[in-house]
Order: sequence, then C-alpha cells, then structure tokens
Amino acid sequence: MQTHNIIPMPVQMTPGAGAFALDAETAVAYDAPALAAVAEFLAGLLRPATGLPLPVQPATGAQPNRIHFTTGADPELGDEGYELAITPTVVTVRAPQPAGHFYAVQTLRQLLPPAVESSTQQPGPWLLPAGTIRDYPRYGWRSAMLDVARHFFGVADVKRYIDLLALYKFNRLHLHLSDDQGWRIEIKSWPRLAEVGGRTAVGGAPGGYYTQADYAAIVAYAAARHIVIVPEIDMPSHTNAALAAYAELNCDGVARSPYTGVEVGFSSLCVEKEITYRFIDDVLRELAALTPGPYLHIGGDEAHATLDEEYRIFMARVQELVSRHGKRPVGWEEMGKAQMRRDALLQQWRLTPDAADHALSAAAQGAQVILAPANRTYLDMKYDEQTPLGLTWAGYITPEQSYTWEPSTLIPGLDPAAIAGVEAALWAETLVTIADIEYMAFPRLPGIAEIGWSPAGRSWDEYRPRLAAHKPRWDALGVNYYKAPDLE
Ligand code: IFG
Repeated sequence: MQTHNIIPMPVQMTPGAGAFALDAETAVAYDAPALAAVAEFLAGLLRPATGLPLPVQPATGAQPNRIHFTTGADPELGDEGYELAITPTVVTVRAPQPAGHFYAVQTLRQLLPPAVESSTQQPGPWLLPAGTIRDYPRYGWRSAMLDVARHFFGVADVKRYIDLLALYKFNRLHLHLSDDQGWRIEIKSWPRLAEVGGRTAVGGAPGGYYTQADYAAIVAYAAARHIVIVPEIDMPSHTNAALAAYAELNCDGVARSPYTGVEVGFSSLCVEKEITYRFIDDVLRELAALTPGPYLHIGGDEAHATLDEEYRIFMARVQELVSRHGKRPVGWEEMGKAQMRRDALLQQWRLTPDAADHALSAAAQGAQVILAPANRTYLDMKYDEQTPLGLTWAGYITPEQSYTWEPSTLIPGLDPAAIAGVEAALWAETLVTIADIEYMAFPRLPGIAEIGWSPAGRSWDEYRPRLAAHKPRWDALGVNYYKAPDLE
C-alpha cells in the first residue's frame, strides 16, 4: 500500500509485507446472505479485465485464497465504514453494514492496477498490496447533482454517471428534474407536465422525460450502488415548463410559451391560487411513492418573480407538504429566508453575505446544511478561458480550486455539527452529451468526493500526484476527462 493512490484518502492505512495475488482458484466468499450482492458486485467488476472465474460462494470457515466479506466489525465504523485486512493468503472485509462492504470494494478496485477497470481482458498480475485499512466517512451527505432539465440525459447516461460516482464513494445523486426549459418526470395526475414540458430543452435541443418506470430503474441502479436518489422539483421559480403545460397554474390563467433560453428567475408559480398547492401535493405524492430515499428537493432558488413575503409563506407551506408525504425537505439556500422544518436540509450555493445568513438561520432552527459553494463545486464552471463548455459567473474552477477548500470554515459562525456534507453540482445549460458531463466532472469530481469522505487537513501538493495517477484508470473506463495542465 506504500504507493497507493486511493481517492478518497482512507482514514488509516498500515502497509504489510507482500501481496495477495488473484488467480484462477481465488474465490469471493461471504458470511451472511446480506453480503451476497456486494460479493457478486466485486466479482462482476473484476472478471472482465482479469479473465478469472472468481466464483462467489457462502463462506465455509476461514479458507485461503479468498476475498472474504464477513461480519463482526467494530460498530464504531458506523453505517458506511469498513476494515480491510490483506495478507498474501486472504483478503478480509469487515463492516457493520453492506454499504461499508461496498465502499471496501471501491478501495479494493483502486488498490489493483488501473487496467482492472478495462472491459476487455488485460495481462496481470493482479496483486493487492498487503496491509490493513480502517476507513469511514467524515460526512454522511456526499452528493453530485445532475441537471437533466436544461438538457435531457437518458437512463443510460444517468447510470453511467452513477457508476463513476460509486467509484469515489458518493452516496447521493440529486436529479434536477424540472426547470424553465423542461419537465423530465412523468406525473400521472398531471400528464401534460411530461407530454408538453418534456418536448423542449435549451437552444431547441431534443427534450425527453423519464417515465415512472425509467425513474424506478434509475432508483434501483443507484440503490445497488448505495446511492440514494434525491429528486428535485424546483419551485416557485424555474417553473416555466409547468406554466406552459397548464394554463390554470398561471395567475392570469394563460399558459406560458415554452422557453429554450438560459435566463433564470423570471418564472413563478401562482402562490396565491389554491390549485398551485393541489398541483404541488399531487407531484410530491407521486414522487414520494417513486422515491425510497428520505429526501424530496423543492428547489426555491432565484425566485426573483415572487414577492419575498409570499415566497416565505410558500416555502414554509411546501415543506409541510413534503413532510406529510413522509419525506425530509431539501431546498436551495434561499429557502433559509422562510421558517425551516427541523428535519429540512438547506443547500448553500451562493457566496453572498445574505446567503450565509440564510444558512445560519436554517442551522439555528435545527436544519442541516449541505455545502455546494458555486466557486468551488459548480462543475459547470469553465476550467479556464479556453474551456469550450460551461459558464463563468462563479469564476474559473481548476482542479486545485475545487479541492482546496474546507467545509467547516466556509461559513463563519456555522456550527460544524450542522454540516450534513457536500455536493458537486453540474448544470447543463451548455452540456449536451454524457461526454460533456464527463469532461466537466473529471478531473474535479474526485476531489469533492475526498472533501466529503476524508478527514480534514488536506494538501493540494499531496493530492495532485494521487489524482494524476487516476488518469490511466479513467482511460481504462473510457472517461472523457479534461487533460488539465496541472495533472501532466
Ligand atoms: N444558478 C441556478 C441554476 C443554474 C446555475 C448555472 C442554482 C441553485 C446558476 N440556480 O445554482 O439553475 O442556472 O451555473
């Protein structure tokens, strides 16, 4: 493990002597039925590149030449922690919960040569350096956000992004499902949302939407990788697609025209009309039924067309609707202007003094804060002036800029205990394909995973070569990453 390049950096690593070699007799064993899935996940991951059979079987005692998923871990490791013990004869994985075993798998794959990520057979040897690792995350909320509203990305693209998030131990994917330019989720009680709102996208690009079956497939694929889907229906602004689909949702009773530009803040649901709350309640009910995760994101950003007092009343009322459907409300930082439920989460993104006040106000009411500072974690920002994709309003963000920040001191006065974790947001005004997504996400996304998982006290000088060592892994995975100069 002397020269490991694991991202996120584990809490504790102790090198050992020698290595465990995967070979034709190596088997993957598990002690409890709940661990069969993660054992199979590992074998399925390793078989293509190694060409080894790697049979998966219930453990029958301690046998050599096994990767052994077992129970009896130190409960201090928590729901996502794990312990790895690698000797030349056996690899033992211990974790209190299956999620911990899953994260041990991500570490094991990163201890193997990058070629192990290849989908075709590669020459070995396949050696796991001996040693022990004790690891667990700093924050429980480690998410990426994908904007599928400005441009639509199909199920296969979302699954691909989920695969890449899993490699870096992210545990949530926030899907921005609605905006001015498009509505991306089928709602059976309001069918025109997807039928009409799903027709458009920025610049006249093809639209699209997830049927409820599509969404269920995304949820299941994510769950198998211990990623919770956090669906967002943005409101009261960023709602032109809904206002174009249903005239009655507009204060003047006139349907809006579809919008394919990139302005923000001009739209608003009619907060004075009761039909608006019936609409929201129907949408939240159907979404809650489709979402096993505990969170529903109700947006709340850039409500420039809604009176402040009406905004406050609206966001407080909608939080209650979310709660009545058995979920915890999540909202962008402006929701902090309103009264906050104690079980709500506020997502900090703007860098202004009033934005910090909203986060402090939310925390003072017992809500948690997710940190997504736009000048560090908005992966739709250009790397530099040459970057062909992306925006610049929050400044250029190099891999170093996205890595060198510390959550606990970002907002002066914010109690570190109120920080739920971090999010890397990817807005899609200028992104059209999964290759565009990968270009903006890599190489910056892994660093944000590390900020969410690893202990404080990072240094760019230590991290930079470790990140650079992931390029062959991205090559093997076929990731369309930006060849950043500071990683050459
Ligand atoms: N701000 C808007 C997004 C998107 C973004 C692009 C938030 C919460 C700028 N709202 O970020 O809709 O347009 O960088």
